[in-house]
Amino acid sequence: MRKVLALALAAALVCGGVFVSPALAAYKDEYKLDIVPGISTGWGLGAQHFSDLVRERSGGKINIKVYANSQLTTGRQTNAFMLLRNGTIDFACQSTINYSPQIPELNLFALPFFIAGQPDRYKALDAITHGKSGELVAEAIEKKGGKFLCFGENGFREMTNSKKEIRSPEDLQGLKMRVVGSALFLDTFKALGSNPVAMPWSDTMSALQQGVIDGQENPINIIYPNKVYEYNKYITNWHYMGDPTLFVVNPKIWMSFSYEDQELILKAAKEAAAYQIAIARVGIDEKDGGKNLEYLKSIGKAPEITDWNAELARVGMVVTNLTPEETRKFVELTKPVVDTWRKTIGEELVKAAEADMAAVK
Ligand code: X2X
Repeated sequence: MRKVLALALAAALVCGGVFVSPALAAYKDEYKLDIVPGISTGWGLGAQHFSDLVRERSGGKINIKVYANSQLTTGRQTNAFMLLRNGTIDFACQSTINYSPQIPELNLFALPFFIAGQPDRYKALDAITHGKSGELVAEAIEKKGGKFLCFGENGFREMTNSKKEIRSPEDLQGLKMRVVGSALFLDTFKALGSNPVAMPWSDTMSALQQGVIDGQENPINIIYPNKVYEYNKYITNWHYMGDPTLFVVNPKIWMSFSYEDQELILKAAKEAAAYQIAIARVGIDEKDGGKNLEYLKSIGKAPEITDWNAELARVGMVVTNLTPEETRKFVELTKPVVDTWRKTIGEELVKAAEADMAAVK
């Protein structure tokens, strides 16, 4: 069928005696890929790896350029899905958080302590992304107009601030915390007694520097390369939500690739995602016996830092790891938020995720 269509298209393109092959006519010189943070973050490195693999393997035919720092959304990261859908953005490696205003199902990952509350949070997250619930999430994205390729990872999100060590919700009272522009985050941080401010990431570093906000939450892979520690001395490792990335493409662009190139792109996305996941996890409270480090070495990408708590302390941070009892207080206060948001996300999906996680306990 595809061949017949290609032939018909090729015939249609014979104009003025010049034959233009459908592939040559359809492929762009450059495909724009959207990411929110800088290239030196784990998120950025994974996206760049994807671009490099595709360029190499296609012999330079498919050139995907990574536009970092929300350039393609001019800082409006929560508009990113609309721009992917309308073709302003061709490819993206995006956080579920930034697409969640348009695709409510994606709030699943941001339910406070939903994944972190499992015995092994990494296993639990993998159970979702590889399970029935992950399929439902992919379906939700496709229904709304994005071609889903695979899940990568930004990382579990931790909390930093300039004022004090946070061990309990009482310590958070009144602190001005920057959160992403998604209602679930405002609800979570209000429930904990803080004073959350929704703000794009592109404004966050200067807001921290100027003291407009006291703190923020992000994975260590974002915190460290952005030198958040220059303004925020305190970090609390609470892992309260897992933040996978989504490798996606505009469906029309996807259909413009030959079947072979689609395969090439999908394989490259999966490899880049595996790399991104490993760097999001290596050296952070792993229970995998060094599997991530071994994997990164095996692909020639051994990380410089293999113990993040030690490194954060070295650059002057007070690193706080919560005990299970301390974590419980945060869980209790955010439980009503989980109960409310289950309905927005959809019970079927939340239950599927619970079943996927229970299966690997
Ligand atoms: O805005 C953030 O905090 C970031 C960079 O992590 C996301 O885009 C979700």
